[in-house]
Amino acid sequence: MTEIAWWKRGIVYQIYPRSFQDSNNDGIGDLEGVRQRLDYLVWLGVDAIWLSPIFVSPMADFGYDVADYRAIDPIFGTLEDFDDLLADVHKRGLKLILDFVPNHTSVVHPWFLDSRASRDNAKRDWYIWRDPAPDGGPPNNWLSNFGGPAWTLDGASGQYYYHAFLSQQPDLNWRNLAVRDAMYDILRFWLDRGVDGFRVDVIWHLIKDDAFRDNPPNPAYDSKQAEINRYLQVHSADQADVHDVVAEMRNVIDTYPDRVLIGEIYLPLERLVTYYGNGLAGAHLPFNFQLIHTAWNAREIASLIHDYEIALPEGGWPNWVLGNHDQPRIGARVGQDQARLAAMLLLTLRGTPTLYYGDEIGLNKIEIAPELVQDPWEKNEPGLGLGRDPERTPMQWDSSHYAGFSKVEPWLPLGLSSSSCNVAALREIPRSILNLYRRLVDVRRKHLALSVGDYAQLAVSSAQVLAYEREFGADRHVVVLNFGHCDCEVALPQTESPRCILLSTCLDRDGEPIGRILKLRPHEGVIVAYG
Ligand code: TEU
Ligand code: CA
Repeated sequence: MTEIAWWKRGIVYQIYPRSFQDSNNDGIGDLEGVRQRLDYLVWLGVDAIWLSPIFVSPMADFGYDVADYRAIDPIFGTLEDFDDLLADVHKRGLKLILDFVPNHTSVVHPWFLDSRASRDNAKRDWYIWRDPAPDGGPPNNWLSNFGGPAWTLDGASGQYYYHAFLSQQPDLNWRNLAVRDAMYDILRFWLDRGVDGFRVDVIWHLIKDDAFRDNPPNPAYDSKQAEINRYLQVHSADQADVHDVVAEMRNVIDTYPDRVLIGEIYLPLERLVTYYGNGLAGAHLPFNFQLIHTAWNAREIASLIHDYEIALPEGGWPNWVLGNHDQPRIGARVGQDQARLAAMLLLTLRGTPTLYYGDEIGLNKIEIAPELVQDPWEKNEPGLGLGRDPERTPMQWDSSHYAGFSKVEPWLPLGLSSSSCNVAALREIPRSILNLYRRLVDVRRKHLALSVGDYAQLAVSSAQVLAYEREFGADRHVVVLNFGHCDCEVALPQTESPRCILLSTCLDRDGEPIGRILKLRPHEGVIVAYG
């Protein structure tokens, strides 16, 4: 059997470093904290860690505004701490993926300080500067993803600079080849240190229309949505030329053995899959966020899996995501019963799953009082429910005062239930969601059918049930998921071989023999093993 790449077989676990473990009691998570919790990740059974940005930053967007790509922000530690962490990660057989933020820098990055110093500075063209419109206003109608215009006037030079996000996050000009070289050198800097790959922030944004045409209005916009939706992002992102840049990044990655390139892309399916690149020379894994936006029912999810499988280019490897640091948690979206079903879905689909820290202990809806709001997007567009703080709260490790995250008040509040909803407590409860996640990870590792096997949807009579088969060589499993609130019965395909339950989301049916008819309780999912 040919070797299957780790990023195909494995499970990625996303850590938001501010919120995982605080080792020096300043209320903010750090690299030494992550290092201290590696044994937990080994116990859970994941393969790779993706760390949200840890680089020097004024933290206007909590690290997605980088001021020095080659240094660790003192809040998180030092380069030495990073090297120690990486060594310990590798010692445990895990991989480490960094978050690369190439679309924009911080407004205090030395490149931008130079660029804004004068119109004839050598770095002027490293960013996107345009003259005002004839009326003195912004050069076009492009909006910031965080609300308001995407252009900020620099009084001294009389030109506007473009920022797809905060005004403290000026966009780099990726049409400038010197910018590309500088950024690829940064990739090499971290690859040389031994990192196993990158998740690339807003990769579909890197190239903009070179004529800077206005975006067309979005007929479906209403004022309860984020302002960015006022226009369709036709000219400000997802331009044909971006694929050259992605291929160049991939080239850099490919000069090192066994590294992975993951792209953050919020686009409809048919656009998303273009990021695999011509001849698969693009991203290994263009992040698939479809499960975040699809209505949570069996029919919609069945058709989305089908559509995704069809849309994938030949040889393109699938991947699935339930949540991240920008999205309401799965537990908050679908409730705690369905969150268990979601876990089984994520960990039995074909393709690489990414788990978001805290989902495995069932973190769900956490209200952030107005005076505690941190997220700049919530501050810019308050009251629309856009704030991302609720999914960024500290990991809950034990029942101590600050849940074992810190000894002082954390930067964001804990969930109300931290005395019971924590790793130490849930480990001791045999049927907890945490133990469900661990079992799912374990069976996925043991049965290649569940990770890399073929996927085939099964026709079932109940509209509330999603059923599919996973097959790899002689290894065959059927997954049956009840999205409904009622009991149901499902007829399984005819077979000669005996079958039994490998795992139920209720964790109480291991080894139960199954005849033709499988009975499921409300919200229950099961993996049935054949033979
Ligand atoms: O997110 C990009 C992005 O498009 C999100 O802002 C998304 O639009 C939003 O969360 C709703 O879906 C990336 C990072 O993940 C995010 O944390 C950063 O704020 C942003 O880029 C800017 O770097
Ligand atoms: Ca700290």
